[in-house]
Amino acid sequence: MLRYWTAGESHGKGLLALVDGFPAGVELDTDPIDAELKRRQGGYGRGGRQRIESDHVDVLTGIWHGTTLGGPIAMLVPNNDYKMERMDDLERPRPGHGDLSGSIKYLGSIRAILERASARETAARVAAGALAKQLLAPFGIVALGYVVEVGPIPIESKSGPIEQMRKLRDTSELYTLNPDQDEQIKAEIDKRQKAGDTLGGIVEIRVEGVPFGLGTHAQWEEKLDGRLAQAVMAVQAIKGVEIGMGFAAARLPGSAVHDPIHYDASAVDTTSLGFTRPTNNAGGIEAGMTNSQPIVIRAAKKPISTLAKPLASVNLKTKQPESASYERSDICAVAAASCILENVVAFEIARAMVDKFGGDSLEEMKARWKLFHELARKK
Ligand code: EPS
Repeated sequence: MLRYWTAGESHGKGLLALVDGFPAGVELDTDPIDAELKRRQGGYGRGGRQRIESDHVDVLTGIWHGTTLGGPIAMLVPNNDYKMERMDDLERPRPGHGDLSGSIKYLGSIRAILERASARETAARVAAGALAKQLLAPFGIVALGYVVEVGPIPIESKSGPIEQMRKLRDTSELYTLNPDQDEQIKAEIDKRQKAGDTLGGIVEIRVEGVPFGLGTHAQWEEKLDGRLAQAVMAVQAIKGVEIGMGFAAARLPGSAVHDPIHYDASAVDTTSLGFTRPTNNAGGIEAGMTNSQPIVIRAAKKPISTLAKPLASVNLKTKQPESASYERSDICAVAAASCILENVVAFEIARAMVDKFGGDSLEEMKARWKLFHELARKK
């Protein structure tokens, strides 16, 4: 089974990703991992921390001569801003953060909670996801995350082939598919910053090149939509997840929701096996399994909880009403969220690939991928 854990604190020595069950025989390139870490640090509206850090990965275990061994892969993202031992505690919990619940749950300090709850931990998740993409690439599976709404502003996303969409996104300071709206969004973020406030937004992730049959209908915890929802929802500040048409499907009759099935013999050699769908309202997943259409997921990110103009709180020592504490933070991190979600989704797809096609070596996976498609075409 392919899985990963993370360890580390925001102002500790660094963040660790421990990836277990990664197949042998994948030539590992750290440049694309570092590029994703850099992208995670970007996006208009980030705070001062990103000027201190220049995130990169140090692969500690699991490779030999640049190739994965099949053993656990430990990756370290060091923190330049290591100062945890010298940092004071907070006394006034910030609404929206884990400060109050965590310090009560662990009978401890707010600092002990915020150091681990901080979204800086997502650097380790991005490292794991960017590694997983190197397992997806040989199969032609690609993931792309982009911002579709920032606060009250919807983006008029441009569409096209996925690599063209990626190029467009990479020219936008907000990681959207319409860089022409950057100035409008930046003005909105500036406005909120001046008011001591923050902004959230909505992110979409698209995965193309997936075969039939990742995930399963047979057991609840292995359904791919469930696993994706957990991976996405478990990212800091995410409050909602939709797959395909999502919530909108509940308001329409079945005839306007479900994607008709057609057959085109000329496409039999593709991963669709010739089955075409004029629409993709299911977002590529039916009954917990991929149907070879692109996977489409949307996630709602709440605004950053640390406010320069703090909300009402209570001093935990005196129990008297006081404004919440303020710590350096971001104004808007929706662009970063699109990068994080692209990578956590890629990891879940890689995990489902290992489940279906076997995880000992890339070579075996490729052989089983080929065999599966041959058998499915004959059926
Ligand atoms: C973050 C690093 C953090 C915050 C941010 C995310 O660094 P610092 O606390 O030193 O400023 O900027 O964390 C949050 C917004 C949060 O709510 O936890 C990062 O690297 O992504």
